[in-house]
Amino acid sequence: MSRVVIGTLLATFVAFSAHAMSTEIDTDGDGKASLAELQAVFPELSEFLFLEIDTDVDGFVNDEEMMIAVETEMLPDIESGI
Ligand SMILES: [Ca+2]
Ligand SMILES: [Ca+2]
Repeated sequence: MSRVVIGTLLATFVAFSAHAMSTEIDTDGDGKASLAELQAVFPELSEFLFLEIDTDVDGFVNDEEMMIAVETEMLPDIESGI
C-alpha cells in the first residue's frame, strides 16, 4: 500500500474518530496497546497478527495502527457497538 493511500485512510479515520486509544484496550493508560492488552480484548489475536498490525515494529499498537487494523478488518471495531 502506498504512503498516499495510507495518508488518505488516516485522514478519513481521524475525521471519523477523534478519540484516542480506547481505554477498553489500553488498560495501563500509556496511549498504546501491547500484545497482552490486545489479547485481553481479542483473545484470538495471534502474535503473528499483532506483528502485522504493528507496522512500525515498536512492539506496541498505537492509535494510527489500530485504526488501520480496524479498517482492514484485521481487528473488529469494538467501539462501533457501544
Ligand atoms: Ca497500554
Ligand atoms: Ca507500533
